[in-house]
Amino acid sequence: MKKVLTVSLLVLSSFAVKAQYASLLANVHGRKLQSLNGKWQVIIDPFNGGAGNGKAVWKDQKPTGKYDFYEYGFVPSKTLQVPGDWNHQKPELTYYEGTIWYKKTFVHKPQKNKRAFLYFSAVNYKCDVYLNNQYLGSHEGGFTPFQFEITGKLKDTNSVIVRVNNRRKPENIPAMNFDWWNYGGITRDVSLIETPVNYIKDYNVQLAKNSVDTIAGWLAVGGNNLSEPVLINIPQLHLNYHTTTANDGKAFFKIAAKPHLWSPADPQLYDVIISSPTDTVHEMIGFRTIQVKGTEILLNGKPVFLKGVNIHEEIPQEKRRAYSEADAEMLLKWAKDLGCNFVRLTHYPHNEYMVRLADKWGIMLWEEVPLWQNIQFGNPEILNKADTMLKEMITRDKNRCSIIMWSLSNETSPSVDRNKTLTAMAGYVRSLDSTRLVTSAINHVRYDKNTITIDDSLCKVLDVVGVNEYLGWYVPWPAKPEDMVWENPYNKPLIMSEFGAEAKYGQHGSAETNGFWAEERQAQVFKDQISMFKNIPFLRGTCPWVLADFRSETRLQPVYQQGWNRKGLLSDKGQKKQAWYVMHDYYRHISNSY
Ligand code: GCB
Repeated sequence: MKKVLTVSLLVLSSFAVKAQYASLLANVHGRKLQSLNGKWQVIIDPFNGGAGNGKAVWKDQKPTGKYDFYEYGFVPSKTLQVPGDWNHQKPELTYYEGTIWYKKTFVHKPQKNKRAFLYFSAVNYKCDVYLNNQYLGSHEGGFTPFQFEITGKLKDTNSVIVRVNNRRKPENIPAMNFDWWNYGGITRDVSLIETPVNYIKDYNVQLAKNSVDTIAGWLAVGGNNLSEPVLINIPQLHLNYHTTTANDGKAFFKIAAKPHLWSPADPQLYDVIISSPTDTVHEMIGFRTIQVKGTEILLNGKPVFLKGVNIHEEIPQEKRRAYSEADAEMLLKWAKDLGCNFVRLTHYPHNEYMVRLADKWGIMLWEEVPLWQNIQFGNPEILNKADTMLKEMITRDKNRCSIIMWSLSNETSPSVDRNKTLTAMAGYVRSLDSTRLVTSAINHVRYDKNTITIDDSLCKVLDVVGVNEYLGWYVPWPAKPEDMVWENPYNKPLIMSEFGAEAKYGQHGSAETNGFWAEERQAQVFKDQISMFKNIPFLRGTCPWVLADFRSETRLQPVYQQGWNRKGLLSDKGQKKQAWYVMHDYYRHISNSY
């Protein structure tokens, strides 16, 4: 009997922990927020010993009795900046994979009649969170937000302790090998958010699927009164829509409205105001439709060609993860200068500043979860983890009109387990958001002389097929680029989601040979690719790999790479390589439709 009770208590408590972060507040930027960014005290714990052998770092104990001592301690002189990866902050952490304990003390006057939430925009990769020495919960996944409700747990002075671990594991997403730096730490903003007791929890406001005259969606309130009168107000559209949430706190709506449609040429956003009797949230939202018809992609009903580029969330000049609005401005300005109307956010959800700025600047986005090669698809836990990542990504970004497609994965090898997992994920994405397109970057194609056939049954469950191909770099050209023929058995739009070659900025040499990292060779590969693209009738977008050189522990060439993947159109200092001008020219001369 005792055993049964223990088991059910365990089940209950792990459910409770999960439930605390499973639902997220929409639009944290539009809430009353106290930033917990800044210096956090740290303990570097390479062997993860701080939780065992009576150490319990999270208790943060100080000796009192004659025989007390603790073999750890936070001190004001040992700190790391949050947000920010730890790798770039101290030379000894450049390659670090292990545990670091973080501690932040903050003053907060707890308010009566308020709720409080501790919101982490991202921590890479796994973490356990403690508030005032009490365990709040854990989170896995380095690129999506999570929160804990801490109402009633705050004092005048508080301490948050977080154990962060970024060690690679075969069962992680991504798994053991990936071609970008494994930046660890509290990499994005940390916020304390206060809401009224009865509050607006989440909402989804966008055009109904394929409609230009109906705004549809739902909103959810939380708190003690779940059935509440609520108002959706868009002043510029003279729209005031009253409704009441049901006993589960949710209201669904369909409202006749004719907003001016958002597009890269005219990225109109509207101030949308959601209110309940006790809470009000503002958010700038744009309205557009996105659909697929045969091999066409239609934005607001019109065919569009996606002039894209791949971006990693990294500021190469400073060898660090990007995390701020200024960082987003720099990266997206580069994409704009290249002539892009589209960006593939590789290979994981980027910080929220990127997607909000893309809304404002009129850049369409592909957003992806980090299922990158070598995922343990046979492990039943993988689908749960992937679904949690999808849910957190879509919950955060579902009101961003810039996002036109969700991507499930990058370069996964076909197998029964892979197909089952990704098919289930595609179904899950559509159940969360039926208005956007679903894609994946595949690399399974069949070569037969000058013919390339897209050959991955995963395409059946996608709306748009992304293909990564490295003709001219990893794969020799089987025929002249202009003679290549592509076959698409799936009759769906194709985006060339990756293609490219390496060059070190300033390195010159033959345009015909790969081995010298010459700018001329990289430029030639892009010219050849463009010759091939001209003959692919169902090509609806291109994303060169990659905007800028990025750091990767796996790039060992001692002269040209030195820990960098050199496929950037820009160098690690932001200098334009010859290939930049090739892509720039291509984008200047092709039309925005096709
Ligand atoms: C790929 C991967 C990308 C790599 C790139 C490369 O196919 O999707 O993450 O960085 O190739 O440079 O090899």
